[in-house]
Amino acid sequence: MNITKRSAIVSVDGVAVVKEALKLLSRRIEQPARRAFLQRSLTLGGVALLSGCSLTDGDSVETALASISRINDRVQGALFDPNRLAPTYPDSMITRPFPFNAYYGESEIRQVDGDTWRLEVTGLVSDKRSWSLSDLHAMPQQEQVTRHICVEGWSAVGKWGGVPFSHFLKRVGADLNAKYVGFKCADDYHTSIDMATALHPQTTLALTYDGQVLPARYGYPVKLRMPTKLGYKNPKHIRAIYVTNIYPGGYWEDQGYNWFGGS
Ligand SMILES: Nc1nc2c(c(=O)[nH]1)N[C@H]1C(S)=C(S)[C@@H](COP(=O)(O)O)O[C@H]1N2
Ligand SMILES: [Mo]
Repeated sequence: MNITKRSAIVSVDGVAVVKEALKLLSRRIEQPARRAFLQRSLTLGGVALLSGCSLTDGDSVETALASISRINDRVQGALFDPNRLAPTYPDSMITRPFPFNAYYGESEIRQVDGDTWRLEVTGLVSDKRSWSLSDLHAMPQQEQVTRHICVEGWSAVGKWGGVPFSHFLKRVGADLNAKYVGFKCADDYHTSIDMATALHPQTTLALTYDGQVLPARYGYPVKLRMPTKLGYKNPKHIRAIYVTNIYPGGYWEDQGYNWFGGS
């Protein structure tokens, strides 16, 4: 089979699969069989559509990628199980030293003054007061050893502790039916997550790393740690949190990384 012919076939398959997936999504995914079908076919169909388009013109590749990514977000959102826990590990499996990563090098790690730092909370919340580090330390705490997976091709096991984020959101009177929680960071990084993941029991407003005050390199004073999401969804050096129904995007998401970013 020559390339042109093959690309035409996979494109048609891809479009059909995407249409079927959208139909299923709009009917709500309830039965396990449907969920399994969707998960299987969209993965294959997405790849097929991608390879089909990449053999045609550059412009439509961008469009196809973006639309597949949006469908991918909806599928991941629909399949996300709010009660399913990510694996946890014994302390002996912690990766030492734990890797550093940011959109800049280690020499540019932000130094935030924890004494004057305040966590700003805005948007769809009833209590818009700002929070100090000691306010956050006075809230309930949880600690977990989980795996951080970065799209750049590495993963590492680490131990983060802090406030269960669902507790924090309830405490500030967040609209728990809102779609998004957005984060602005001291290094101008930004990202946003779906409310279901924000409320997941393992999602933690992390104040510690491996039992110590969160080091600057890992996001002092506060990082959102989610073992159900890829590394780039876990904002470090958070300075502001907002609850919204307007899609906020993110630093890497706006450059083409998938927004849901489940791991
Ligand atoms: N504020 C901020 N948060 C960030 C980033 C960043 O550049 N700035 N990089 C993200 C990426 S891509 C990864 S893999 C992790 C790295 O976290 P680590 O340094 O604790 O390994 O932070 C994420 N959160
Ligand atoms: Mo990453």
